[in-house]
Amino acid sequence: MNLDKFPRYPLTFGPSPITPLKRLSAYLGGDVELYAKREDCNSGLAFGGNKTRKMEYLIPEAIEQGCDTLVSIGGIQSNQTRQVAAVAAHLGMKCILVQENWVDYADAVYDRVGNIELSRIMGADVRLDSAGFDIGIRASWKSAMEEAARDGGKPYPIPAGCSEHPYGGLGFVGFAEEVRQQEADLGFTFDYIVVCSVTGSTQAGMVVGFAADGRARRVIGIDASAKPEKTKAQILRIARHTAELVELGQEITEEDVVLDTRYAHPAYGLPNDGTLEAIRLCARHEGVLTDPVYEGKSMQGMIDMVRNGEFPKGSKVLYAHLGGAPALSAYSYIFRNG
Ligand code: 5PA
Repeated sequence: MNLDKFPRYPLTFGPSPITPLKRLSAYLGGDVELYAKREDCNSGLAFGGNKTRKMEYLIPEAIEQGCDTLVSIGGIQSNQTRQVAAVAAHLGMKCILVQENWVDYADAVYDRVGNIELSRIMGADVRLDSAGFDIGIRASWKSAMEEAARDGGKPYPIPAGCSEHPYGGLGFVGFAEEVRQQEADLGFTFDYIVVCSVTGSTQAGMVVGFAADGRARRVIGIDASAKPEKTKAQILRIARHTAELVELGQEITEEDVVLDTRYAHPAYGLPNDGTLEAIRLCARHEGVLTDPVYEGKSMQGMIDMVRNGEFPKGSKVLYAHLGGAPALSAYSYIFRNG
């Protein structure tokens, strides 16, 4: 496998820390040891997150092509768009963000606070669009690109979650390499890695990275899209493409993509009772915040699997905390009593 041949523009602090979730593990019976790898604090750029790691492999191309405007897309409370706005500001580029109506949720300040507020503060040109949830390439995004070019700018396209970008999977191949180095220091290896999936390139990169030591199927994806067929197909496609890019030297098969569909209900962006319980449990036992759209659902999945005895006794499980807490204030009504 060869990841080093791809240029990387540093946007993160370096390897993200791995921390034990001791009180949560004990609360759940102590048979399984839970740890978290903290992508939620991997950078000083507007709280960072999984997209900041992914963009390290996209930005060299944007710079090389002489682009001056990053154009991206997501829901109103998208973490992706907030991270793109931060990277654009950091590099002195302009930023256009198409923010679609992905979630049927009407907290009074939903389009004012959290991620979208931060993007506006960082100077991004934020454009609300009424289209609903879809992880594919959208017309509104293409027309934002055309408009930027018409205005004499040089736009660089960053699709939803960086996922349809040819280099979108590379960052999380690097994540797996980083985990292996950290495991060498810790003196043990993780039996399972739990990760939230929607647009797919986070899990796809991990599947490729962990395939290198035979652990592709130990990457447990928790679907938060509530459209798992599309998400799973996208993970597989990106993983296969990424495997070729880094010359993995082995096929990624459908069985290598494990995607658990039990926790995404009732819809993308809307928590169920179990999601809220998981958010509160993790917050109250660890002081670690997860959100109702993504990480609360993967936290819910991990907690539920521990409770069901789905991880063998003695397993060490690594929760990939991908960020997302800035969206919490957009759900203030749900948490008005804690
Ligand atoms: C997101 C994505 P993938 O899209 O790579 O599968 O990652 C899912 C995910 N956790 C998990 C957090 C905190 C995320 O932000 N967010 C998107 C966004 O627009 O923010 C791409 C959907």
